[in-house]
Amino acid sequence: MSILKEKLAKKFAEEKADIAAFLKAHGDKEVSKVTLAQAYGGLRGVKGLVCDTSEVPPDKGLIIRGIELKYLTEKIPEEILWLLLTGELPNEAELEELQADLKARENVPAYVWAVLDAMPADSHPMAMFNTAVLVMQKESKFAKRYAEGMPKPEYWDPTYEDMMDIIAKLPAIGAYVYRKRFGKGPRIESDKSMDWAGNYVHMLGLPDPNGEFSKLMRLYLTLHCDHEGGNVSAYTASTVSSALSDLYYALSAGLNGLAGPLHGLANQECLGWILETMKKFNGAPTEEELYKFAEETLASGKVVPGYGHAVLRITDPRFDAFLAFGKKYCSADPVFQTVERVFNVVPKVLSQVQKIKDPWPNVDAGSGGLLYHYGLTEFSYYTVLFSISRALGICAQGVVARAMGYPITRPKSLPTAAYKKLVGA
Ligand code: CMX
Repeated sequence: MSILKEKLAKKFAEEKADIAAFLKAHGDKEVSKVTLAQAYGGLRGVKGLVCDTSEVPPDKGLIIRGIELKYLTEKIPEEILWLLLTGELPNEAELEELQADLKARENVPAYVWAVLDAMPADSHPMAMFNTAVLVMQKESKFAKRYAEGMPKPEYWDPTYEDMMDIIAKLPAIGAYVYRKRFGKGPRIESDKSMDWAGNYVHMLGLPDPNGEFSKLMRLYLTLHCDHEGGNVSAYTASTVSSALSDLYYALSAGLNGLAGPLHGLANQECLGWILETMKKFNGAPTEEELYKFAEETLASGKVVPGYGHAVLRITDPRFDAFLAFGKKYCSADPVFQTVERVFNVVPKVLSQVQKIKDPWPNVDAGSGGLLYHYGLTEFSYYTVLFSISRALGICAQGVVARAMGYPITRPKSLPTAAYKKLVGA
């Protein structure tokens, strides 16, 4: 058994006992109230989900297992996966073993390439990526063991195996989607000597003469890894997984939610918005021009992508991390300069609109300009990058949920007439 799996077996047993005792002592205490406005408002702010991998306080942003994101920006995604699962960062030997385990699982079944090849040439990269995850469902070790009658305390074990199998394969799948969809030439074989993110850059086939693009990708794949349990992709995946659908089904479902413009697709829309301003004003626009353009966007009934958040009420620390990277490595790039200028202007514009609760940039506001700088200019692809990273958190949450034996999700809905009766309207 790997060091990680052994650690988890011990940790999960302790945590399960702890939660059982906690619930026995406090199970009947109230943790949240729900108003009618919240019931009709996407359940914003209602506490009723459990997620131990990460939390997002509105005034701090992402905290992974108790560590604020700003202390993790130098870590690589494999370390983050270990942290999400165990609550600790791995030592050198542990990290090496995890990386070797991922390498051993990275071969993608040939039928995945055939399925991607058969998709229409103008398919969205997210449809291709999510299809590839789903079509591998027949490889699920959880599904096989479940069909054989595996007892419930063992559920987490094959879920862990599915997680590792999936995560190991995502960089090759993501890279092929890029090369196939955008006519970049044949598939590039994996380089077994590289780390997970570095190998992904290698398989994408974009030039990276000084290693900066690989640095950006390690940061990118770290920053997007998890964002507690209630966002659309995580919540969808956890609901699907709660029906004991395996991680292939659950992850694919969650990522279909990430493909929405109010969630992960904002990533692509955001750069589109920046480039639109540059086209309109023939180069990097001034702050005055951007102010007007943002006002026009609002007036036309559209959202300014990359700004606002359902939970956050500050500048997203993930945006801060991208901004710091850009200032260090590409401060002269006009697209990056526009990203910076937009940051100076858009919060002022959005603050004027009373209904907007968070005028600050979220993660998507900063990443596109950097990807563009390094030659990844096909912005409909950007949500695939987000997906590869977010798979770490979604899968880790799935393993924890099966280890804790959480039941099938089933909140209660009522028709409007019943709510009217309930509140005496
Ligand atoms: N531009 C214009 N209007 C915005 C806005 C923005 N950036 N952010 C919020 N609003 C509007 C909402 O559309 C909503 O309007 P309606 O009541 O007319 O529908 C109103 O302000 C209130 O919204 P809110 O309570 O402040 O925010 P929500 O929790 O409803 O929505 C979010 C959050 C992210 C969907 C929203 O801020 C938004 O659409 N932002 C732009 C898209 C984006 O960047 N999404 C990525 C988020 C990160 C991620 O999940 O990946």
